[in-house]
Amino acid sequence: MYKISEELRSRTVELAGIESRDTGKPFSLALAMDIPRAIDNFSFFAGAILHDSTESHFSGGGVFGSDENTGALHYTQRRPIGVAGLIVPWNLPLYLLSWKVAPALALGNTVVIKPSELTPHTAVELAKACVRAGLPPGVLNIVHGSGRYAGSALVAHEDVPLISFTGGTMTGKIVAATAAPLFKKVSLEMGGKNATVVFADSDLDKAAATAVRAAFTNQGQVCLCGSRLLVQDVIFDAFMDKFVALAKKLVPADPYLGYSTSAAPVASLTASGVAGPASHAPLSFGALISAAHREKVESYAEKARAEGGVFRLGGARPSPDSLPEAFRDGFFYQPTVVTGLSPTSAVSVEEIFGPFVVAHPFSTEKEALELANGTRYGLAGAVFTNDLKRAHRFAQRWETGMVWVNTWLLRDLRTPFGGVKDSGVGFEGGKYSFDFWSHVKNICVKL
Ligand code: TXE
Repeated sequence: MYKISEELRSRTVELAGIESRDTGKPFSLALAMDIPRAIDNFSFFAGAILHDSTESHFSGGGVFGSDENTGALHYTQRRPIGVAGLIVPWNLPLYLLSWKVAPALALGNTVVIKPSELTPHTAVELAKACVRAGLPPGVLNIVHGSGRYAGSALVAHEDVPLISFTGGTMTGKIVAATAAPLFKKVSLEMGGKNATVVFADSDLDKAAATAVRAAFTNQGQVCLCGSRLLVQDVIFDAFMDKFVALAKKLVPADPYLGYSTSAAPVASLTASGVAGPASHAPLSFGALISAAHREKVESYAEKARAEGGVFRLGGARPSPDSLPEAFRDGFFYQPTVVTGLSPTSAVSVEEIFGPFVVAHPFSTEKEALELANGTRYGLAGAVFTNDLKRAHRFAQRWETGMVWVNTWLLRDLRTPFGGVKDSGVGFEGGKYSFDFWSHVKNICVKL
């Protein structure tokens, strides 16, 4: 696995270019985030598995431990589960694929991967890296194809006892329904409608810069993106001015900008497993994944207009003249910020998964919490405040898998990743990945 990680590292720039071409995301983002994280996923789990330990228990006869001759030693082992089925989406293709493959292999499983039909390229490059690193044939397998055929066949296959899925909540429901009667072990990482909550006592400039990054990284196509902005009423107007001014700087452009085989090599983000896009990384703006996805985003803009939403920014495709000629048919959409909608409107609570932010004012902490918890989703959220007691209190009461305080997308690979409610079933990361990608066996030896 260290060799696989090194194979990927040696092709960082090329892989970032491939990911950019396949997804429409900025090359600079793939270079700063997607590929370094894929490299780290392999090196992290290669190291982490060496530090795993399992339990042993001694049970005595009679009074606990009193009679050595009637005691028993129990020891618990981790066992591989077998063939793992991995289904991955298009937004972070190699990043999310490696997040599943690395722990699956570390725990001794073999894998069958179904990449997104929209972004298959870096999965092929990963397979090449595995061959070069000497992974035995048959350990890592890729089946390309649509979700409807290749994906559902994998989920329904009786020789695949484990499914790890990342994708939309509707697809997750189908995966869960197919896997349940086959008693498969399942991890579902699905959608989100994450809130960024800004209290008046926070550092507004820093909060605005991070909130923009949270809203628009990868054109808003990250399950962790903060697409609902909840801002305390006394600073609402001032904060929105700052937020919109920063978001205005995100201009859709050639995603491949800056590509060069001599682009600065990216240092590993982590030796210790701490990873995440650097907060100072410049945000550039690419295209959406597909025509169909852009139409979905546009349909929400229509709904927002019909409900009287005020477009503070965007709400349309960029004019073709603003794009280089070769990109005029690209699936670009402007960063969009809407205010004036009810917090219960479909646009405010449904996942759009694009560069589309809805902002609402709140007056009290209680109201902010009700709004933050007011969707079917519960993946992540970020709260900005300089009141430490409030930060802890708010984080405790938030129905979500992950909370960031005064930051966003700061990840440590040792920590659990996952969601509650409609956002997910199961947690992965560090020892949580060990638990998911293995089953335990207890062996009892009568002494
Ligand atoms: O994802 P799908 P789509 C959300 C986002 C987006 C919506 C739909 O809101 O607009 O989901 O996106 C495979 N059995 N997210 O339709 O279909 C599919 O081939 C087995 C959030 O593009 O869920 C792909 O490999 N597999 C998200 C993977 O599932 C099936 C990332 C995801 O695709 C299948 C992406 C089936 N019946 C979208 N149908 C996140 N959580 O990050 C499809 N697939």
